[in-house]
Amino acid sequence: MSESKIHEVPSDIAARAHIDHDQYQSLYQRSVEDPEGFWAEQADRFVTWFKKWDKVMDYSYGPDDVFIRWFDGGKLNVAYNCLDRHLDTRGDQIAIVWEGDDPSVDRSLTYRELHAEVCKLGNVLKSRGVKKGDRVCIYMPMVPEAAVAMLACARIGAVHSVVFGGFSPDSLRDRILDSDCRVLITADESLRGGRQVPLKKNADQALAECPDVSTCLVIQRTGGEVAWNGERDLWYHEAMAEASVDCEPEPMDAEDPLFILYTSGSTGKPKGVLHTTGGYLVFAAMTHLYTFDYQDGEMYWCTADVGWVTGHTYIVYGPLANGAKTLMFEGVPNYPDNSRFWQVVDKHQVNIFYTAPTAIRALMRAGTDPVKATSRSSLRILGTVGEPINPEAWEWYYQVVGDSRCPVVDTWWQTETGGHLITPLPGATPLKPGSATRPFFGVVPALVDASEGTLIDGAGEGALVITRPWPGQMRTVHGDHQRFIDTYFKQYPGYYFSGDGSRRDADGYYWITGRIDDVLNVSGHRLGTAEIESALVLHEAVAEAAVVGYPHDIKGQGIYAYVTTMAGVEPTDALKQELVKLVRTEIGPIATVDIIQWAPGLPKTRSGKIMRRILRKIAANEVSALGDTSTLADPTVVEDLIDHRANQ
Ligand code: 6R9
Repeated sequence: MSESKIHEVPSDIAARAHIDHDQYQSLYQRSVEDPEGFWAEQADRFVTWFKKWDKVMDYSYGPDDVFIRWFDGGKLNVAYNCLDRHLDTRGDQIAIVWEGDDPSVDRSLTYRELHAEVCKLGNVLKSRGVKKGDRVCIYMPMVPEAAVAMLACARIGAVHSVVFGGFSPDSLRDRILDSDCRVLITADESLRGGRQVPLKKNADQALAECPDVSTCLVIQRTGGEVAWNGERDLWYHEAMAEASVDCEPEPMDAEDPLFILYTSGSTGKPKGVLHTTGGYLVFAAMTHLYTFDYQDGEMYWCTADVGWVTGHTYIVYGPLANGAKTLMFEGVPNYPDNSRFWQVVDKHQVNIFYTAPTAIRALMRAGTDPVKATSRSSLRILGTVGEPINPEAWEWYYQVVGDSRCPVVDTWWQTETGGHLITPLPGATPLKPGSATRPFFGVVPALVDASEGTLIDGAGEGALVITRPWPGQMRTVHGDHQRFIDTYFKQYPGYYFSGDGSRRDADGYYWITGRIDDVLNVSGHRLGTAEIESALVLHEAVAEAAVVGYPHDIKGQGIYAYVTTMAGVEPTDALKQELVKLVRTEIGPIATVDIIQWAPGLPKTRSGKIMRRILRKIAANEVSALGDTSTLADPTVVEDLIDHRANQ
């Protein structure tokens, strides 16, 4: 709302910022009036090209074909841009600071050291038959080798598919098979909050059903026991010890794939979001520099996991392309205690700190003491990502963590967008707590009235679409271009549909309201309701299941499952526990069902469609405002669910 509190840009921040208020205005205008000229300049500034492009941009947003091409004809290498080109000027400067799960364990790598590791791993991969265009799966803890693995792929032109280390063996298997990876890079175990996760064991289970994976490269992280398949498995440290440090970067076309990253949608299995080389790198580097106002020599820390897009763009590619110092954290916010984030900030003198609202809310619960026990005087900029941040959490972050000194950049974007689309710039944008504020350069968002399909002018609320491409936009769903078209370009023809709803106030500020499709956002992690339902119905006692989200104090959304059992099956607490366990095993611990309500029947339309709108209301305990129920086939079903709702 425009009448909400405004935090003006602090004058010290504005004075030295890359972009101040006037520059934002004029540059934004230029970026939408002359996109080709604007993006050519940015591509020149942020990336070193082996060969310049022939055409800046070419695209169609449908209705028939959808294609998006940036910097066509250009040649470059991402690892060269993140490493080699910095060696003369900052070879001995730190590239990655690694903070282990255990506070006494840390390590850092200079650009020169990182370069050498990446070259060696590039050669190891080549020696195992990996060629340009081949897919490599990375299932790793948060250790520098995860970044080394990504960059080694980029160096030799292989396409990486990073799978979050918290995913189950089945999820890993599905992702390996979908993108036909032939090599897997993993570790013996990962370590988080003092607990081991058996990555190699999970990998073994997954690989039992992936006969085409011929190499499993294993990093020794904990030294824990692992099973060994002599034909397939290879210790990372042994292979690296013999590898040469000479590995020429492969010249890639701007539109050659860089990576695939799986993300949940409203239907079916997770889809492989495909990003390409040139446009993605330009956008990653530029957004990292401007959104965080990164200044040379600063220490930058993004707390995400490299298994998510935030880790790809804002731990690895953006910061390293800019020659920044990027901190990688293996642990969790509350181990050994709730002060850990701020202890790490002091220990490594972090200037820019980027985390998720769910972490802020959890720490807020622990009170101000763990924060105030630390100095945090190095902090200059704070950021959030992953879900809408409620104004209370925003203010706590701003006042308690940042001592009312540091601008908070609330960055709205998605796996599909590659980088920030709507975000404040610290030196340019007055802040309104809870608003992601204004579009980044070259980004033209719009709101569509969901029922009319027409664009909304001025202030209003609707479906958030983007009306033209930006360089970091995904290019396709790996192996299923039609799904790409159907998911993002069918609902509102001519536009990219984000799946989110948003409000726009009279100042043109965007207030993201959350997903308006069947995607849940649990602690900043995306989960499709369809995925969870498919897992539930695998159980022989389950006839039908419908999953919705409900407001959760810390996670943002919790998972609420309505389950109909098979005739004659008695619904018991033991069965509930089995079902919770089943979903965790099928998908991973991030998919922990919070509430199960037994449903003798589900509310359906006469044509048999489940009316999720009603289920969401019951789960949120908003039963006095169910809306139109006239299309229900059997209204008594709803009354029964209300009487037995589990979240009162
Ligand atoms: C980067 C990332 C994308 C979904 C997105 C939206 C939600 C992300 C947000 C936000 C409100 C923000 N989201 N950032 N909502 N304000 N600043 O999170 O990618 O995992 O693909 O999730 O997350 O709902 O559509 P991804």
